[in-house]
Amino acid sequence: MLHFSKLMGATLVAASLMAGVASAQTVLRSSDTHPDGYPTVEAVKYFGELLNERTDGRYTVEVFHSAQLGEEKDTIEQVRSGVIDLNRVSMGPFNGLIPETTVPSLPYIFRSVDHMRKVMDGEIGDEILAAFEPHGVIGLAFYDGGARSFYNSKKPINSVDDLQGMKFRVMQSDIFVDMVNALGANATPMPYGEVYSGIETGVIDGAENNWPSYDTAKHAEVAKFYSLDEHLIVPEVLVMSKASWDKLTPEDQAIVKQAAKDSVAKQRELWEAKEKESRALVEANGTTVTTPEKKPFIDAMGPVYEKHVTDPKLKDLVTRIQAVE
Ligand code: GTR
Repeated sequence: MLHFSKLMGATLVAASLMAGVASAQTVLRSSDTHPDGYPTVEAVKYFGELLNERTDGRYTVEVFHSAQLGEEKDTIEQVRSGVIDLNRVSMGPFNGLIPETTVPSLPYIFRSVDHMRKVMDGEIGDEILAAFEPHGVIGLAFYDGGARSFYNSKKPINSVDDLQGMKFRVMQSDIFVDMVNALGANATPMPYGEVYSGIETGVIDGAENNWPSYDTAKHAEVAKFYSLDEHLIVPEVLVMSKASWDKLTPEDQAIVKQAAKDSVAKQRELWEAKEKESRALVEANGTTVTTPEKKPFIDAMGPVYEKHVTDPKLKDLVTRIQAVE
């Protein structure tokens, strides 16, 4: 009898422990437009592992890659309304919503990837992350997105002149539309997932992106001319829904923030390797790379800055970014 009740007790304890563990475990859903294995996808998984370890398994992160939860602009809205907990996106689609995100999205604002990292890792980066919160989003960390250049299905681009009248897809932000127009070409804003068929069917002549996107989205199959003008170095950003954030204790918020920061080095390591791998792959598969002189591209950007940098706060940000050595 004694034995039996002991057994019963142990079973009850085990059952309630299991129930307790199950109910205390929260799965955070994260969106990414890129396929599994892409550096941003892997970095968010790594962030999830850190978070899981540091909360003794109370939180896990599930990454929905390959735009399973939608295109970036739509997922941003879902994050704002609390339907999705986390999102890894470019800064570009935030431009219409958060004025501070327009500055790191300006063409040629950064002299190099190192300059971008120095700025985004420092107090200017923290200031820009803080600007997300009033819009229902918590900025957690910036990832690398390398440099973006134009590519097309028609011809090699050796100068600004070669771009005249060509049609390029851009991310859904006015800055990028004005950037393409300032170069004498025509911009078509459209979601990332429509670019491949846009080029294939001739709706657009090309697009612009970094090596890993050009490669993994298979744009290299339909647009074989890549010109290394490197007009944009737009950081990627990992954000959390403010609705999800507000459910966390201050201690857990600190753990989330730190885990995100700690995933940056991992993302950069993966990124550097992927950039090299993707470039080698597309070149081996017949992409022609040209290297136009950058100065005429930079000189053409005056009107973009004049139009988009009017607010004194943004002007100040531009000046401070340019002053970072
Ligand atoms: C990629 C970026 C994506 C997305 C895409 C695009 O480089 O990582 O987040 O913004 O570009 O052009 O839409």
